Amino acid sequence: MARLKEKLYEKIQEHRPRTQRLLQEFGNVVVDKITISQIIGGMRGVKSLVTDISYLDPNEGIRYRGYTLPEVFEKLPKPKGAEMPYVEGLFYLLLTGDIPTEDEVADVVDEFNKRRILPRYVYEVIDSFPCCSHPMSVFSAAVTTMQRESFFAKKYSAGLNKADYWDPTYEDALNLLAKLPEVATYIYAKLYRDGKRIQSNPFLDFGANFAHMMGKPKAYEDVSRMNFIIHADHESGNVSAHTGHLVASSLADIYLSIAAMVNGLAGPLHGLANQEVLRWILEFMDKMNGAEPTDDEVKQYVWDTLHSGMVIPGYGHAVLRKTDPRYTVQREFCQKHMPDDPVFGIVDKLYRIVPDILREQGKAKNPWPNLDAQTGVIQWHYNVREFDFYTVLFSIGRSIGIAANIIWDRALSYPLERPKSLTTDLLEKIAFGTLGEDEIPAE
Ligand code: CMX
Repeated sequence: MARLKEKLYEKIQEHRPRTQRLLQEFGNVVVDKITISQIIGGMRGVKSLVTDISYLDPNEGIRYRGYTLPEVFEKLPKPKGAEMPYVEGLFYLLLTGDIPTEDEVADVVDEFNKRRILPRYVYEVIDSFPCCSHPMSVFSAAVTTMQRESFFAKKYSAGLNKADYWDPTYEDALNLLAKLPEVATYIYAKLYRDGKRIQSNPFLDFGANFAHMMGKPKAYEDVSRMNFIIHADHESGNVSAHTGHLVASSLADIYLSIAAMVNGLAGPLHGLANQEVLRWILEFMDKMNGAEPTDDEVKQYVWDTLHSGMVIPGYGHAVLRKTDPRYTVQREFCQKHMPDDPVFGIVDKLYRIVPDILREQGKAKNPWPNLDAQTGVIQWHYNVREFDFYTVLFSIGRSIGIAANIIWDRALSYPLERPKSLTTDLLEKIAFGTLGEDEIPAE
């Protein structure tokens, strides 16, 4: 058994009694109540999911396994000469809760490399997509296609003990994650580089190999590592994480669950916002005809966007109430590596100007930027200018966190997800206090 898998199994055995005890001894303890505005309003703030992989505090932002992002970047082992840590080390941390040693990371790098080769049919499926397909649709289809490789699906249909569900799920997760850089870069080559693909290099780590297959210089290796790490997880309630968990709760395998997660991420209010940000900024730059905008011109552009009934992409958040630390990590990277980039100049101005305008408008609960406000400008700077592709980058990172979540879902036997819905008629009766005894909704 690989060292990571052994460690994971120890952690699973330690953790199972905690979940069992909560269920058996404290199953009836009330955690939350729910209001009509939460039911109609997308279940905002309803505490009804559990994960130990990450936790999102509205003011502090995300912690992975208890570590803030700056701590994650400081503590995880880094490849020689790199500024950013190994993505494989992050996977180890998310799965086990422990910061890996150099040796433990090397094992995971090796595990991923052994599993990275794509079946031929994946290239053929990607090749068969009509032109102008969005890369997220192609990515999702490529992941779905690989479902035939699922160990979990095979073992389940042959008869699998519930206590062992996590094991083939772990194998599926590693097999899929190891292949995602190759899937994504082939889609990139196919859609934007006349199919001219660069073969993967088995001697490189996840981030470096991705940069290599994108045909990028060494500096892009750290961009990739940073990008995959900050996008990995944001607790369980966001659309992509929740979709992955929900679909997996039906015991659909990792391939089907991650493909569903990818589809959720492809919405403009979620992962697609990173491409929307850049589109919106470039439109502004076009309007300015190359001239640097004054603060007043930026203000006008922001107000014009709001007055035309659109949202300011990259700003606001359903949970966060402060600047997203994932934004800050990327902002600091920009300040260090590309301070004079003209697009970053606009991003920087927007950071000074947008929050006050959103406050003045008085609608958004959080006027501060989220991670999507900074992602695109970095890719743009490093000459990944096809901004439809940015959410694919988000998907690779997010898959790492969702895969870790799904393995633990299986290990702790979390059941099929099935909340109860009501009718408007019933909600009105509850609101007006006219609900008859015999109409109380069943659980
Ligand atoms: N620009 C303009 N209006 C905004 C806004 C923004 N950036 N953010 C929120 N609002 C508006 C909402 O549209 C809503 O308006 P209505 O009352 O007319 O419906 C009102 O403010 C209240 O919304 P909220 O409670 O503050 O925010 P939600 O939890 O409903 O939505 C989010 C959160 C992210 C969808 C929203 O802030 C938004 O649309 N932001 C822009 C898109 C974006 O950046 N998405 C990426 C989020 C990060 C990610 O998941 O990748």
